[in-house]
Amino acid sequence: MKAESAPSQDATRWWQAATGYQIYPRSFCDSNGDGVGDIAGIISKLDHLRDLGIGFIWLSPVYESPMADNGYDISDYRAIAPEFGTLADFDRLVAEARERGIRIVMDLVVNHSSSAHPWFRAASASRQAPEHDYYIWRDPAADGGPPGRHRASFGGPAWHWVPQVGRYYFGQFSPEQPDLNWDNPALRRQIYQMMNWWLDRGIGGFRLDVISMIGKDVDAEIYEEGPRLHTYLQEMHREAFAGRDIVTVGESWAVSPETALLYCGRDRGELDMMFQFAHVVAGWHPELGKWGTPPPFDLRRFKRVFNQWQAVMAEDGWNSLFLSNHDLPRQVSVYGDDGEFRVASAKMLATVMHLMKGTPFVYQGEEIGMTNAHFERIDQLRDVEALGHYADQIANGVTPEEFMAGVNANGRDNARTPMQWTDGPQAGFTTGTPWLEVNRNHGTVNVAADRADPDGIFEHYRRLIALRRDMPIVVHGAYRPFAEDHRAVFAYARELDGRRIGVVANFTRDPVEFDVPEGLAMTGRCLISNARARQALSGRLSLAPFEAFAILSGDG
Ligand code: TEU
Ligand code: CA
Repeated sequence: MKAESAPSQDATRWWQAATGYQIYPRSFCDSNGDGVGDIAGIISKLDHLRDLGIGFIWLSPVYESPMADNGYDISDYRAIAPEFGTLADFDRLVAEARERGIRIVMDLVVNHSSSAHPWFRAASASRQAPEHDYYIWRDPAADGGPPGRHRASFGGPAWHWVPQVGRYYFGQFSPEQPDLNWDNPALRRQIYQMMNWWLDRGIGGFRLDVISMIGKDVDAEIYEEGPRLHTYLQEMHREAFAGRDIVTVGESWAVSPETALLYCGRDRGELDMMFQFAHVVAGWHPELGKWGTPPPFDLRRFKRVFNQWQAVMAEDGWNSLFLSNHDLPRQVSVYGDDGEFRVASAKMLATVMHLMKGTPFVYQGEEIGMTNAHFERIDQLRDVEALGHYADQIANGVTPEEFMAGVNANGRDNARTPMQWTDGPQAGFTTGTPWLEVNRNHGTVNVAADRADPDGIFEHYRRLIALRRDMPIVVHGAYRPFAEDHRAVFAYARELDGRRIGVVANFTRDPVEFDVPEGLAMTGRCLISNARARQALSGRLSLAPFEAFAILSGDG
């Protein structure tokens, strides 16, 4: 593949050379001892993020919410939830972050609101309310029952009866999260006005929750990537994003390599990049999905997904690069080793993800190798999704033990245990009782201990983030996979203007003999390694467990 020359610096958008950091505010840092993280707590930890070198924070929702889904159920789009702080606190966060060269990208949920939103209260009180058609209502079926059999993502039916109006409303996720009716131009205008209100406050952009669902057609039973989706995204871009130096990232569990460029192709006038989950779903139980005991990790399938997405975005669009977020189990537990090789495998995963082409996203705690929580009882859980599915799954004959195995493999609470700052009480997250138990391993896995180690995971992430920020080849280099069928090794190159970075990673806890493919052979200087500093990629290499390194050839 011809190595393209780097687009000029001004053609490089700031979010292409930056690394994102996701904060789940409830679990990041509690400043007032109520056991719930808050904005003042985030501000108190901004120096940690400045030291890491990230360019922007993806801030999970902090809007007013009854917290049925920890803020992914918004009841006032222009107010901050009191447990997180005030609008003044938020404006201070934006200003303090900007002083450290960090933008704030807000998570925005516009597929649905909370059932506590004034719009929904009015809509469910009268068919004549102007807000009634901000939501999706249908009359009862001929038998008086719900107009459809669709199941909600968090268990139970998706249609909910409201006697006051004698109709059912649609809630894709839960009864507390009624879907907004995007076919209503008055609703869309409300959303765009609100987006501009936040953008005018100086935020750096939006992460758009389940954005591929806003074009749904419930009568045709099309819930993802519906017929009007891109019409609405292009209107949203025109009405709110165009002309602003911001980043927009859409989340979709449906987007595919075939549809990706429809959302983020340079000339589409829609979004800048997408969060896709093919690598996540590839690791789920074929019948039980995320709730079943996962099959053994298959590196070749994992590589196929990433190599395919790198190829799709080679000339247009832009990839997001992540293995973790607030909905996913901890990556070192899923793809690495959270025991003997926790540190080596955490660094290996970071090396592979951060040197691909796209924008990497670090999830809070990933930079110190935080692990899954290993819950023992259902009453330890707080996640509406797991608790909702528990009832459904037990009714379907799954045993509580089997269900807990699924929760410990893939449950969202794994990612939501409080950030582990120190080995002290409650890991330094709170002086009170945390809303969700702190992981028992915080005595050894914590920011203070890891950052005291010059060879710690944090330092490895800091160096990777600096490589992207400082080296155009990391941002723009053409991606070339190698050894795609190798069961243990992930290998690829990045090429630009005659220079090359070669990346090799052993994804297993065993030593591996790796025969370097002819096309990958090279010598140069070691850019980064979690083991010995290698200067050559050639012949047969003996790789240590989870060994990963990158070599830069050419004039360096
Ligand atoms: O998640 C989309 C979503 O569908 C996931 O919850 C997914 O169903 C699940 O995690 C599969 O493992 C977004 C937000 O990221 C999530 O936190 C919200 O709960 C959800 O939308 C509803 O807003
Ligand atoms: Ca608090």
